[in-house]
Amino acid sequence: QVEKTWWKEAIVYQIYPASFSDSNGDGLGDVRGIINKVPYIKSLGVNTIWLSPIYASPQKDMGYDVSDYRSIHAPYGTVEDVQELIDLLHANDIRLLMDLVVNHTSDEHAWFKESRSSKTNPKRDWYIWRDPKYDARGQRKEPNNWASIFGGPAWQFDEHTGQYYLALFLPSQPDLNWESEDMRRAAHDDMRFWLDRGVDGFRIDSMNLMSKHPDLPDGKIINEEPYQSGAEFFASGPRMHDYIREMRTKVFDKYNIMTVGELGFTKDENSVREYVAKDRHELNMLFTGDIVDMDFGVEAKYGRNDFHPRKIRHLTNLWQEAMPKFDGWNTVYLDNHDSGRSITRYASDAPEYRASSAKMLATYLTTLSGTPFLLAGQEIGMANLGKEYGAEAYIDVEGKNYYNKVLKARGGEVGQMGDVLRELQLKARDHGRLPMQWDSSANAGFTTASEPWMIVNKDYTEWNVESQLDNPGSVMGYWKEMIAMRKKMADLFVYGSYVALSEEDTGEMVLGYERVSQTGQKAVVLLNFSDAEQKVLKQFEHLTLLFSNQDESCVGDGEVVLQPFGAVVLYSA
Ligand code: ISL
Repeated sequence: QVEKTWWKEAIVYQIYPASFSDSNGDGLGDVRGIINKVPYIKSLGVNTIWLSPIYASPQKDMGYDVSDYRSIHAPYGTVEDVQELIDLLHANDIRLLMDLVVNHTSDEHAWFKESRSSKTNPKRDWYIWRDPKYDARGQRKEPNNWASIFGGPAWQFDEHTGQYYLALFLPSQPDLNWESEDMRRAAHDDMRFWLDRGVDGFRIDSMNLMSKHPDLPDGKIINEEPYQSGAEFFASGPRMHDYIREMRTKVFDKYNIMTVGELGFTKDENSVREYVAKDRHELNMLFTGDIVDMDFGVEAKYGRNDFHPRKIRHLTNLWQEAMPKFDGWNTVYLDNHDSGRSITRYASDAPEYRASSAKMLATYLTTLSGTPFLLAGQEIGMANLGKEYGAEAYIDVEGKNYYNKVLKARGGEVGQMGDVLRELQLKARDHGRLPMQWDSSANAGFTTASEPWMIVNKDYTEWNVESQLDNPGSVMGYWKEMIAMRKKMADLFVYGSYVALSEEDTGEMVLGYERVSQTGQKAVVLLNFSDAEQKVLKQFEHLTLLFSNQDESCVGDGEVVLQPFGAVVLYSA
């Protein structure tokens, strides 16, 4: 029997603050913009918001580089505005999760400025400083061979004190040293600052990178590159669980909050168990990330690796079946701000399939065990930037760094970059950060400025909130119904057990599973991940049609025929 709690019943709507709604016409979204849209958010039926970082930041990584955890990036608003948002959300029974980015800070954070000022500064050990190494020719070298996740070395030399600091992401995002108790205490205080203001939990960024192997050994050499991942020495390191437990006992347990950790690199069942098994008292849930990586290349994200429904069957079964073994809890998601939109990558945004695809994926997200997360815009079927956009449309640092690296290796021949552009068109982080498409007016009603901070996808004239608002047959109408159904039938869809259907039951291109409640209600979910009609091999007698994105006529006599990207939910009481 699964224990009931509010965070299991949460349906989370992720807002990327720069791109949601601009209230003051400067081309950038802001807190007031979110406040203005609370009635809209409420109308969807979602009951929780995850807000990507809004803290003071030089924005080298869109706010994931925080320079002060207790103040707000001025163009977004003020702490008072955020308090108003929290109170308004609570008055509407909506909870707010903030992004907690404490693996690293910005190099403009006061802590880092002090730390870098001298070797004897009391905050020197709040970051990870090491002496240089020297090669046989006496050339200065990094303390080890680790690569930055965004490209280049993970170490940055600081002339002032003659040492290197570790920065696993951008050079301007130095990693904090969680071994320092003073540093941990300061971070805990900053967490309390927000929890005391009523924040209902955190999505913990790069959660499992906070504990590095104390010896910082060289990473295993896996290719010809000058720098190697090294993740085996910084992901889920030796003290990681101590840090989480300390956060829990010293901070989180004093509040009724929800925690979701972003888990990178160590995604095996046992690692996952250690973070979310109920008896471990660590986190409520995790993003294992593998579901957004299904088409990532083997070595690099932008390497070619096509999606196949078999992959989503494998990962869905893996985590749906694993969690109950240790009383853990899943997240269910397909999109976030770090990649392309799932509709383009795992289904289809071609005009004839777009609405069906969006609804089929919505069916997936709302009928599994776990807490669903949707990225703003998903509820109207927002898709990636179209193929007509060239490399210059992509402004995010991750994709740009990769593009420029390959371009350099190919001698600057732009004409030879077609394969890389194809990968950007699928997976670049820009797609998940496109301005929200509110209506068909200029710049999709996102801003009144003539120049929004980033490109607005030109499909907005057709795909926008306004055109779907009063249309029950629209993608948004479907989302609203699915969300309402999940809430109404929580015993089945939230708390029911999961039973996989095999490829032999469904056919290769169809994902199928059953949900079964304590009282014996049953739902069968069948999702066609292809653009061809699929006849489901297994027969389903004594079940009636509960929900579908397609014409009812395709279900009869226990036989189900799915239209392209069709979704069918069958039911028996
Ligand atoms: O973005 C990724 C793949 O495209 C991931 O490798 C990502 O860098 C990793 O999951 C960590 O992401 C988080 O921390 C980063 C930030 O840039 C991301 O936006 C955030 O989600 C550094 O804070």
